[in-house]
Amino acid sequence: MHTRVLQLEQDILAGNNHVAAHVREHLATQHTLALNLVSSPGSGKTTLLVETVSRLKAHRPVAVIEGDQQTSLDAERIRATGVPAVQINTGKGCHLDARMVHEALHDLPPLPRGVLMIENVGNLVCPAGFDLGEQTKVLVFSVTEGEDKPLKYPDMFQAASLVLLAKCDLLPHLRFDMARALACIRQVNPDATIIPLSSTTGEGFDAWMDWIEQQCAKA
Ligand SMILES: Nc1nc2c(ncn2[C@@H]2O[C@H](COP(=O)(O)OP(=O)(O)OP(=O)(O)O)[C@@H](O)[C@H]2O)c(=O)[nH]1
Ligand SMILES: [Mg+2]
Repeated sequence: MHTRVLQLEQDILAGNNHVAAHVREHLATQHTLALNLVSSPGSGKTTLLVETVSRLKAHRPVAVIEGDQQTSLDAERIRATGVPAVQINTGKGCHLDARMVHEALHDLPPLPRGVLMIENVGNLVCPAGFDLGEQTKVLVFSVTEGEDKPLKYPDMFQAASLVLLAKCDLLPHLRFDMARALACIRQVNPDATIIPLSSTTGEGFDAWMDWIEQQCAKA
């Protein structure tokens, strides 16, 4: 029984990796940067994306794929900025997979030398194992979540190359030990880039936008 479950998991991941490779090749032909935003629910992904695409759209083609279990609320928030967005509802599913992204791309314009932002379902476990064809995963870690989350959910923190420490405007009101949070991230992922920011005040956005430009140069 255990062997059969393992085999099934391996088959699902192999099938997903195959489609993800196809998505990655397709995006590379257009030099499109794809970022997979992952986090726990409510960490501030959509708010961050609204602010980010509003800045980006002036000088790069940009689009968003939104993943949620239900509703099209997040896609509507993105479309209000004038940026195209496709909503995927995963129903009982707890993460996006590469086939969903592949289908959503058919409903978006090509983004030559542009940026495709993918907001994954809020969940610090399941999305870690699923490649969507992105260049890299970006983990949004809000300061309201507690310093220890990297230690409790190490797979996700290891899978991301950038950690955005979000909602920093709230720090004066919280008991959040920044030094300990940074040490916890470093403990599980010593190579991660870490940028503290706030979508409310705009603090840290220059560093975040610079990081996106550096990734675009590699795409
Ligand atoms: N103070 C403060 N609040 C924020 C910030 N960013 C987001 N929020 C608030 O956090 C809550 C959740 O924000 P969302 O952007 O919807 O979070 P999300 O990660 O997209 O949520 P899900 O898609 O449901 O997982 C909202 O009430 C936002 O107004 C921030 O930088 N500072
Ligand atoms: Mg959201």
